[in-house]
Amino acid sequence: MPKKPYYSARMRAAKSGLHISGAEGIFEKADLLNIVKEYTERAFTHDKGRANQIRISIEKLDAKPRKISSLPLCTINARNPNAAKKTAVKILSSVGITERAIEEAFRALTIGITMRGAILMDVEGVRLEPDLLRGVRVTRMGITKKASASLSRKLARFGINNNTVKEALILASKVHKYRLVLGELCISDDPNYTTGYIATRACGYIRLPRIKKRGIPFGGRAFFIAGGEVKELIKYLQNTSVMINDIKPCKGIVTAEEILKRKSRS
Ligand code: WAQ
Ligand code: MG
Repeated sequence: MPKKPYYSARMRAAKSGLHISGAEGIFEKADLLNIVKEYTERAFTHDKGRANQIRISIEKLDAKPRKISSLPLCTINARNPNAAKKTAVKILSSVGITERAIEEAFRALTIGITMRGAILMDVEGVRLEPDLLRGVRVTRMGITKKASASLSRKLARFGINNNTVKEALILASKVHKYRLVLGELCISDDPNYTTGYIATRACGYIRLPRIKKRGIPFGGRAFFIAGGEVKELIKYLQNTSVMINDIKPCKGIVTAEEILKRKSRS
């Protein structure tokens, strides 16, 4: 039986010219109408305000998406943004990212500039993305229905089965398949969403509750890069279609020490 074609769908929403939300995924044709509805509703009900410009684009994918597994997921609790940051430094510096770079990423993500895409940074903290205002937007990533159901079941055990967590895990799983990406820091730009995450290939996707104070309407993403050809990386992030078809373990709360011990054994 020939495989059904896949479509990439993207949404961008703005209010008075300012980016307020975006979304992307890979879907079968039969699901596209629902996705357009869901994306539209999302843009109209966003905590950052009601959009007055929504762009949705749909594109049939020529090539078969590459199948990958998700990153394993866990949570490291922290009392406040400062403690969450300390955890981020501990984990990210364990893969060779300098404290200076991590500090620079936190600064850029909390300074109050909203970028549509992610910052690319080398391990010393030097910015590598060609458009410093826009950043690099990761697109063309999705999850098979079977894997999505399996992920939902696993996340539901911890009461975190929602689109925000699922979409962030899908994005990070695509990003960290790329060898030259060493780590990631993410802080939501949603004023009411105070959980962020860090990710590395070996440690997985680590949720960090209370990484920011409630009410702050900016955040962002930074990918730390080991060097190499940035153009190739950007091509992968934007154009290579990737589908998650296998879900790695999802855990509850762990400590940074457990993560680092496990990492050194593997
Ligand atoms: N590609 C690159 N950067 C992006 C993308 C993308 N597709 N989507 C968002 N960003 C950047 C952009 O600068 C946003 O301002 C910033 O990330 C935050 O995006 O497990 O909701 O969509 O509970 O607000 C983390 C979930 C949620 C943690 C992150 O991000 C958890 C979130 P948001
Ligand atoms: Mg957001």
